[in-house]
Amino acid sequence: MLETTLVLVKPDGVQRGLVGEIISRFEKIGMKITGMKMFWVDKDFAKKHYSAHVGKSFYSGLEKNITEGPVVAMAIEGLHAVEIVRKIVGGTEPRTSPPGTIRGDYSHHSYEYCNSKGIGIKNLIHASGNIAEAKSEIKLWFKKDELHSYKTVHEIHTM
Ligand code: IDP
Ligand code: MG
Repeated sequence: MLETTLVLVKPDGVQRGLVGEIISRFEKIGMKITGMKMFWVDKDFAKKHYSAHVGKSFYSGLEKNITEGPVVAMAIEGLHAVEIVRKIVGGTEPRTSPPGTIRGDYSHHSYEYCNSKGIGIKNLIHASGNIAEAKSEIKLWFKKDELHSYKTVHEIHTM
């Protein structure tokens, strides 16, 4: 039940100055940041991270988006972290993501528009889609010594 999931503030989120806003969503719900770094993804690394999408019609647009500036990568720990983080992030398409979700509040791209232009959807943030994906993505993005084990103030006060 205690899970660690990968969150990326993608280049469009960094460029729009939404890093602090996005991090605070996860802090406010009580999730613990156990790893964090800024990293500029190149084409080879993009293919590793998005291996499931290589060859799809939108892949070139997706690769262009994820390599156009640095990302902020985070390992986020919490009970049911994978599912809860995805709930806060919203659906892939910002247009249909409800208000209150990160994608619904701060972006408006649609599949229809992006696919007609052959571009990737700019939806600000990546979050692992399931537990297996979270495990492999954390391994891909973080070395062991970049992940930190510590107690939050709440954990310290209740022990
Ligand atoms: P997710 O980020 O919600 O998990 P995925 O299906 O894993 O969505 O796709 C990865 C990323 O690729 C999306 O966040 C989005 O930026 C982009 N993407 C996905 N499907 C499309 C599409 O049909 N057109 C354009 N871009 C897409
Ligand atoms: Mg995905």
